[in-house]
Amino acid sequence: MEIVPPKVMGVLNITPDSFSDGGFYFEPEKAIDRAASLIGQGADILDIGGESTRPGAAAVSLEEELSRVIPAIKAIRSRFDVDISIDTSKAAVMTDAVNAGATMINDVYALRNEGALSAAAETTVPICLMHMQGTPETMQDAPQYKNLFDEINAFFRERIAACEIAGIDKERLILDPGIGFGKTHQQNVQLLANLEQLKWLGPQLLVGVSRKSVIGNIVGKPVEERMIGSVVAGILAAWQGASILRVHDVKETVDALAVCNALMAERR
Ligand code: 8Y4
Repeated sequence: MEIVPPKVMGVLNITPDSFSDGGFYFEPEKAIDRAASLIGQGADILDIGGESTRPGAAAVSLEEELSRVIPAIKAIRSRFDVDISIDTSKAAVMTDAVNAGATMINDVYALRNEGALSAAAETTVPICLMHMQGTPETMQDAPQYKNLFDEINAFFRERIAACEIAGIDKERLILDPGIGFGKTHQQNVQLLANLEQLKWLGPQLLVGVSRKSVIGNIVGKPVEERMIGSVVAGILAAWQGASILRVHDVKETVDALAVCNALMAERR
């Protein structure tokens, strides 16, 4: 079997409350600068989002979201040869983003919103289906599972079936356990420690753990001091077979992945 090294997806938020990189990337020029930086650091994919999916974040109108992400996608695509993932749950944003040059769809609602399945089916790009219990407003109030892995696997099975009925080839799908999206701290750790239990369904895995509370809880540090903890968690995910790491700290993750890949290539 050929070894495919995991890819690094750099986060590029285009929201006024873009917390984690301390910036406001409204204008395409700012998005271009941030894109150039992420690409220079070695990002394979840029995850462009115009709607904050943080717990408790306010919703964004379709017009507002489009006005944030579409100019940024066009501007980045015209300058750089990089994969662009559109982080959205809205069907119209998926359609326009792919037409503007996005090469992947990243939907934290896993195509459950109105029209999203058919919008995604109309494209040919890979699609990340993320697991989330509840909605961002309330998901962290009281996450509850009878069996965490059974329920997440059942969710993925249902979404894969819905995609296939909508005409989306299973080969296009990427699955994501949705770290921090309706899970307790312990459940987040259990997921990160047992990724192989999500792999038997077939599709490749994407993991996003960068700077999240699960890291903060373990290292006991605020968001701006979670880089090393995040890199280690990402590398342990890669070691367990994750194919894409969604990260803020691209340069550090790329170096750590190089070490991981070198050891992985000599496994027997
Ligand atoms: C600090 C930094 C605290 C970041 C919280 C956060 C994922 C995702 C997000 C993920 C996929 C976030 C859009 C949440 N997380 N997409 N998006 N997987 N596929 N929170 O894990 O970064 S946003």
